[in-house]
Amino acid sequence: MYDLTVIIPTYKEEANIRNIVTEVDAVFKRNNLNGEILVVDDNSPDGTISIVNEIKKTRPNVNIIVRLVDHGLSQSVAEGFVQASSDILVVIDADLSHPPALIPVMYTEIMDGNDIVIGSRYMEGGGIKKWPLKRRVISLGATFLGRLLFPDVSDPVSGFFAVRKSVVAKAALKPRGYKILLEVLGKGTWEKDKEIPFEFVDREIGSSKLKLKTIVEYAQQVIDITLFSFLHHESAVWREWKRVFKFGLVGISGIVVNMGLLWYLTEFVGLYYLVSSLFAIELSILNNFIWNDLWTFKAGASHKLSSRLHRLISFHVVSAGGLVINMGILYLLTSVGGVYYLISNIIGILVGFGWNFMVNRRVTWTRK
Ligand SMILES: Nc1nc2c(ncn2[C@@H]2O[C@H](COP(=O)(O)OP(=O)(O)OP(=O)(O)O)[C@@H](O)[C@H]2O)c(=O)[nH]1
Ligand SMILES: [Mg+2]
Repeated sequence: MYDLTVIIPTYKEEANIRNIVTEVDAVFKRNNLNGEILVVDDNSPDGTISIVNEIKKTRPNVNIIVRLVDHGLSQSVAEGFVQASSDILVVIDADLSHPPALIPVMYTEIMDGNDIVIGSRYMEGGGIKKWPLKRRVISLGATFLGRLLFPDVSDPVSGFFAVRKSVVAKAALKPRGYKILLEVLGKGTWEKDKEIPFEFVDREIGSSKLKLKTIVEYAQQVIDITLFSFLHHESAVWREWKRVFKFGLVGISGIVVNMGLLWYLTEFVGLYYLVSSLFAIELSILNNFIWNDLWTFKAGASHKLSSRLHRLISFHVVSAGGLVINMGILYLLTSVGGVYYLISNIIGILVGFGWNFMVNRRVTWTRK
């Protein structure tokens, strides 16, 4: 039994395969790891398969699966998950875009209790070298969509990651396209993840396989994972929906506080209604903050007074932004667009809510 299995999906990588295999194997040796290398090839018409077969003769820990049907990167990785003969799986590209030196770090993080360890290009310390603007824009778009599902993950579409086998063993993966990590995050069974930064280096040799179809498949995958989460309440995406739902309930409670105070202060305390409204708004923001801090985001919130204060200020600033968005939309739709003002307001509230949730989720109650 091996300590870990490094899965290398390949298609026409004859120029790279020897380098990546020997480099990964050298990393194993340097770190005293008993590692398996599993190349999953889609029946490449070039020399990839014969080179691996030749390497196998001197390195018994190297294996290859040659797939004849259902070609695709994600499908290949998923097949690697099944065929791997260890409990810790690492996925790495063949074209030396990902640094094999990080494999032992990922391994250690999994041994320390993380279920998924992601090599991130988009966190501090990470980066991308030599990418044309078009690739950067596409990748950022894909990353943004992925972060809607997994707000804590900076690089949910990375091709370089490690995962405990139990995460994917029972997962109903529907792998297609390029983004197998998103599928694992969406359908795997996991609690703890960790990201480590790395610098992505664009391939020097061989050809890229990114096509328009890739983008369409990706959008389908995001929808599929969203639908999956509605039926599987143990999934990570559902955990996020629960937060959205709680945040919404808290928002409704804030409206009740706001209306009640506005009425009470105006009718019984005798304040001018706009003055009452100031108190009502501030107290409803405080109400919302307390519930969100103790209930909606309880897991991510530190109990230190200073960080609670920090979150309170942040929540105020974000809420003020939400108010401006709400009123801006109300004004634009009604005064410029001629929409009935109550309809405009509903749209304004929804957009403001989206802003409040997403920004507070990432800024006020951020994990990092
Ligand atoms: N088995 C299999 N592997 C694939 C397939 N497509 C790509 N790969 C491999 O998956 C890894 C990532 O593919 P790349 O073509 O490098 O994708 P990329 O990094 O997004 O784009 P470039 O580096 O610019 O080419 C490489 O190791 C490829 O050989 C496929 O259809 N089947
Ligand atoms: Mg590549």
